[in-house]
Amino acid sequence: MNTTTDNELHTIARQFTGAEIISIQNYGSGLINDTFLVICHSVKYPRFILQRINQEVFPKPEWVMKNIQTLIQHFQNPGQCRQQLTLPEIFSTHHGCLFLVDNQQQYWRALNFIGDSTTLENLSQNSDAEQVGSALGEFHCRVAGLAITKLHDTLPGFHITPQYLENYHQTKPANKENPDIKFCQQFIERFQNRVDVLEKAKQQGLLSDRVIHGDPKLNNLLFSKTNRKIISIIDLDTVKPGLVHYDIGDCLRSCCQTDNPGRFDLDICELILKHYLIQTKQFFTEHDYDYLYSAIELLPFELGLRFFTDYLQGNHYFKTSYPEQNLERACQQFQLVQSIQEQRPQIEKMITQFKHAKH
Ligand code: ADP
Ligand code: GN1
Ligand code: MG
Repeated sequence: MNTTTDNELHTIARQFTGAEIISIQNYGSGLINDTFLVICHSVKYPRFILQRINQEVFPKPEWVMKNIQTLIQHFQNPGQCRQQLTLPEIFSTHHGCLFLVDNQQQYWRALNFIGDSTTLENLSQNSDAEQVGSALGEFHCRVAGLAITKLHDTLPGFHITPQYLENYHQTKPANKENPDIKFCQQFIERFQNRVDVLEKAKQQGLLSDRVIHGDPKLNNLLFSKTNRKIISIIDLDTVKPGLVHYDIGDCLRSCCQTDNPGRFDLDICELILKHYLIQTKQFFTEHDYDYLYSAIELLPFELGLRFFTDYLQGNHYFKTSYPEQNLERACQQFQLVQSIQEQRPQIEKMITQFKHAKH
């Protein structure tokens, strides 16, 4: 990605505000976009988020912004669902555009800063887990009325695990002497015949696409600093058609690996699922329940596979601070899958109880 000087950053930020800019700092710990916090002399919006959209990941940034606009408009409809979440607002440029293209052909956007909020890196109390389940459930409930045909596919192949596996197989194998590499290679070999479980269910008509978030990991949920309730879900670049199972699996894998990395926390999983289903049980089908375990196991496997492949390919996709980081991240995800597999009977029992409570 090209670099942007401080002066250029100020010039770009000025396209989104008439206020005098006080400072611009790097912000957050996202692995995809470049995020900055802009502080300015404004009563209404003293802080806003400025982001350079990663075009290596999102080939059509204009589609990303159009989708977010469609979603924000849809959220304005009052509906039957819980309404605790607000979405960030998009700041238009002075020319009324949803994004700015700079002279290096990089795409920039600005969003209002959701004030009084914080992200958590892990869940330390039961009420946090309940909040996560309710927030994801509310999101799915509120987008249930948005037709998938209204959204662009901003990231083709996202969460299609068989495609990630194919990409892995096309990548040059690495030196097997490194024990972490060996562990990843053997793990993938053992798991690989199960990667199509969700896609097959979709082809068989058992599961179907709905509008999903795509990336509902813990630090994409903003907690209020005042009452510790989740007030917003951010990082809306991957809102597009997909299986809700991708979201549930992804949310659980990020929330249930707590103090002991590699261990999947069953109690947190139960609280999240319970509160998720309170919001969604009116449209959750029998088949949706039947594929929950598969999703819980598959999504961390998929992420491990993505991290490992990126490591083998030279770390071009996920941001890294050192060369082995994606390898370490991959090992962590595969350890989490192992822990999930060890607890499979308990997880399936829990899902069956939720299913029977509905029917
Ligand atoms: P990435 O795709 O790189 O993960 P995100 O959109 O998640 O980028 O933004 C990175 C981080 O910036 C988030 O984890 C969050 O801490 C912060 N952030 C992003 N948008 C907002 C917002 N509108 N209000 C407050 N914080 C935000
Ligand atoms: C990326 O953008 P960020 O950092 O919230 C990735 C997710 C991964 C996550 C792992 C578009 O999310 O799929 O689960 O890293 N987003 C994209 O931390 O690939
Ligand atoms: Mg993010």
